Amino acid sequence: MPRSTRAQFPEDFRWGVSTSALQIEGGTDADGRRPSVWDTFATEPGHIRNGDTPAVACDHYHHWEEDLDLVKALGVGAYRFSVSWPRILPTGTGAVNKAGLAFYDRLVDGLLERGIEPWLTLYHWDLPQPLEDAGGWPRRDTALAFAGFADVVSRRLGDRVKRWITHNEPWCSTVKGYYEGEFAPGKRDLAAAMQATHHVLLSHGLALPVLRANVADARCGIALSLHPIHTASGSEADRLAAIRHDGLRNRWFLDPLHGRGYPEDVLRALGAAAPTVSDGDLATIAGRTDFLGINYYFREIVADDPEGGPMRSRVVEAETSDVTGFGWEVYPEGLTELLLRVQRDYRPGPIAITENGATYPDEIGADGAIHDGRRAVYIHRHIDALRVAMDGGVDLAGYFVWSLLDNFEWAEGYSKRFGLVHVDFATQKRTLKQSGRWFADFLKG
Ligand code: PNW
Repeated sequence: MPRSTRAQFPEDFRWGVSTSALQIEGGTDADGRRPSVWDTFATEPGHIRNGDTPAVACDHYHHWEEDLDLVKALGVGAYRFSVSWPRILPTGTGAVNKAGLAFYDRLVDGLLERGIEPWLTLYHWDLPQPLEDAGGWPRRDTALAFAGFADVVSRRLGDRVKRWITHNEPWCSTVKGYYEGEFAPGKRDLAAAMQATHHVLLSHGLALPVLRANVADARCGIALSLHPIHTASGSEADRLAAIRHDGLRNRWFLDPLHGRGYPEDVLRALGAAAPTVSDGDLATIAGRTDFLGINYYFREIVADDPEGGPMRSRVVEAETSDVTGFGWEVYPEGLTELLLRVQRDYRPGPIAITENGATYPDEIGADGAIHDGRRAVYIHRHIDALRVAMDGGVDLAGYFVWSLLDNFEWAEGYSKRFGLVHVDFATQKRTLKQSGRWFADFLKG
């Protein structure tokens, strides 16, 4: 049984909830916004479950005040959201869409009025379509365009927003988007995907000095989705596969961000698909940050598989029935393990858990009530895991639940709900779930 209480965490520990622009805003052609790669991807048949699109989502673009009231009602001190690049710069570069930028201006003021600290993510996967048409993340210019976008946003909001996250989960926007094809833009080209990872990391490094120049007392970081990697058996083959798998999944991003360049073993495995890296890029990527964001959902259990992609590995299912509606194993001890490992191997400074949460099927009973006690237990067990990591010496700065609202869950459309707040997508009615009430009570102490 979970047992941690808020009182066991430091006073200045940040408790929060997370969202992202494309997943909640809707209003995709309101006030001059133009399509992102996800808008395009969703209109092509077969990409999104049930043919869902992000066109309306939670219509947060028009319901933001009500949504900020919900954040306030939860009693959290921080709200992590992302800004939509194609709302602010409809073609990716050049002319600023004043109305788009003004939306975030109001949102930030609304947060501050409610005493909630904004944590702003610049990029949560919604690349302006014109930049994709020009070559997307495999093209170096996209990294330069990102630095320009960071400049526009930080000039306008930097007087009030102090917490900046450059990228959310580079793995998903690059490997899932350009190699596995499950996410926008739906390509299947390993070399392009690896070049994309390099340009995303480069763009992070290019944005850091821009943010520091525009924002007094900026605290900058990046949010990685990391997984503890376990081996499927005691065999030597599986053990080596797990090391390779960890190389692409975790070390590929952690190593260059911490000044070590790309891991040699992964570079060798990639061969001709390894990215082109220009002089000075690695130093740019290793620029100083103020915290590391980690999104944690599950561990991966890995077996050797000669057919299993560049790392010749395959993820096998855990032998447990304790899984979420995604089939993701509930494994809170993995969060402790991951934090201790990152602390030991990288000494990154303060870490914030920028996402953690769950989707469960059949939350809505025949009576219309929302029974999601399982989500509350999931969250509480992961908070317990944080406590253990802190006792082990990890410097933790905060914890953000994914997500405030049920929303557009990427390739799964509206079929997977992660919210502490239920959204009826037909009426846009919001209802606090049992888990939301539990979180508010936990925070009250
Ligand atoms: C994260 N995986 O995505 C994203 O940051 C959120 O936007 C998303 O809604 C949330 O987690 C829930 O899915 C992930 O396959 C997507 O390992 C895929 C994976 C992990 C996280």
